[in-house]
Amino acid sequence: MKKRLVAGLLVSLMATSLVACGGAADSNSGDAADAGDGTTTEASGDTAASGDAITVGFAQVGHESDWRTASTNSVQAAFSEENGYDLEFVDCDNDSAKQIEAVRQFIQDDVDYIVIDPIVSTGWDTVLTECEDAGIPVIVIDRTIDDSDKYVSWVGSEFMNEGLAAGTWLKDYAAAKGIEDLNILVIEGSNGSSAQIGRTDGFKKIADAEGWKIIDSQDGDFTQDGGQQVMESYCKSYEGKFNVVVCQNDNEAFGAMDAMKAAGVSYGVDKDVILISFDACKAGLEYVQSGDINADFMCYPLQGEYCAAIVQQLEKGETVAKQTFMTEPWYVAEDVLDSITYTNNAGEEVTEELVVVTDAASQASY
Ligand code: GYE
Repeated sequence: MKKRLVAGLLVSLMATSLVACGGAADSNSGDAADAGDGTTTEASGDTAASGDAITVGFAQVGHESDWRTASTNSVQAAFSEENGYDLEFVDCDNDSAKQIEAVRQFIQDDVDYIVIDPIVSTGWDTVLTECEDAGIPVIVIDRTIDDSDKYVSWVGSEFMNEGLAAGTWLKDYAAAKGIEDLNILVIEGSNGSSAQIGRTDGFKKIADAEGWKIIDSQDGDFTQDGGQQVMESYCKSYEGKFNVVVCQNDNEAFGAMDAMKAAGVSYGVDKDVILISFDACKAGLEYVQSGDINADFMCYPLQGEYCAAIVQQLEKGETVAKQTFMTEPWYVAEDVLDSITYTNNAGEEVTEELVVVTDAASQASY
């Protein structure tokens, strides 16, 4: 059994180790895990030595959520001019074809490194082979690429564990509150993204084991509008038939709350509907504090610093971790359960404390 550190603590540890190690990320600090499959890549040029800016192309998913804005800001801050970088940033507007095109443009521009947050998890091998042939190291952040391993390193979250944790929390919370029948509606994130796949599969695993009814599960595209539209249609189709809504990010939850309010459905602590969300951005935690969202499972977006540390390691010809996982606390509105225990995707039994939100402004990481 292992206890996780809260993200804030891990980040300060990381910051300390970044200073202590002169810019190289220590992927073994805190709870970050190294798959052990380290890769050494030669520096792609003499950029650092010559003092020239290091050129980085970043193909970002889009601008669909508060999480995404925080991610973009974090990468832009890490790869700033002051830090010695020249960043080509492309907002791919949730369009996979546009994202592949952006990567091809980075190859044309002969950047030193390419950073990709993959909109979907498949369809990558051809373009990653092109990056490899051009000798440009690729770093993947946030979402995973599942049909190719032609990248140097990945930094992100274990989405399956987020779904497993949400399901386990619901099981323990319903038991503690004496709620027997769970009739669940899910608003999924953008279909085909590893965030949607992991959160869906993790939650479903617990739902199947418990024999819960998932009445419906539709794509809300990780947006507030999407969440609202799906919830409006759920309220019409399943009036009076559901008591749990799982939104796969906070922005969808904001839209779902508007739709439920309009339909006269109450949600949150001791209301008609238990509302579960993911991300734990500041606005999300404010709703946890006010009791409108019952539980919010954090996904940590400030990955720019980790990514830049990997580039610095590669510049020095050092071995980098193939995988670095973020550490993320789970937030709740009430002091009903202290912790949850579940078997994670790596088959380990994990106990995690639950953090009651009493001051969203200071508890939020972004
Ligand atoms: O949860 C959502 C965003 O890929 C983890 O994408 C990310 C997800 C995040 O749009 O808000």
